[in-house]
Amino acid sequence: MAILTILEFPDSRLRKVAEPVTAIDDAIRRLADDLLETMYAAPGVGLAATQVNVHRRVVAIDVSEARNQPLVFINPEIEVLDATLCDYDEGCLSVPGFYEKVSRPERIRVRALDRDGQPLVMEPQGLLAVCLQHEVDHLDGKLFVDYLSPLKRQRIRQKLAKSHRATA
Ligand code: QAP
Ligand code: CO
Repeated sequence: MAILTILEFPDSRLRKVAEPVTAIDDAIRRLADDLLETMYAAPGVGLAATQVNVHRRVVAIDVSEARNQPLVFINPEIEVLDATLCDYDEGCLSVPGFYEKVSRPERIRVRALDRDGQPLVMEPQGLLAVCLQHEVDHLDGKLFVDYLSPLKRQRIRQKLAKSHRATA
């Protein structure tokens, strides 16, 4: 397993749309394990392959308190069950140091394959529902800052660009 480098906003590679996984082989299982290890090390609750510059539809999540419930979603598809929105203060390992309120559907169903290639269907709520939508957005080249006002997004972009210059 390996800890991978996480791309940071406004890196243009975060805008690439990830390709579906066609076969769950050793390379995909290794990617899933590396995503989990990188997420736990960060530490974070979710990480999408896009964030480590691998443009395949794979997501790792663990929203458990004890950090012992790793979830892997391959080719996840989200269906909105109810248009009612819910606000959550979101952050992102690719936007370090910033948390902002984002509104998303509260009730969703996700269909995916798990790490073993078995079909999985869940109707998550709360943080897991928020996190899944956030991570599937990454696979489509979308970031939580895209839901903010242009002014807020620009401020975050400038502050991160400045910190990237300082550590370059
Ligand atoms: C997505 O994000 C998420 O700014 C996962 O300095 C987050 O794990 C979905 C993190 C919140 C829903 C709610 C962020 C770590 C971790 C930071 C993360 C930071 C260090 C973010
Ligand atoms: Co994120």
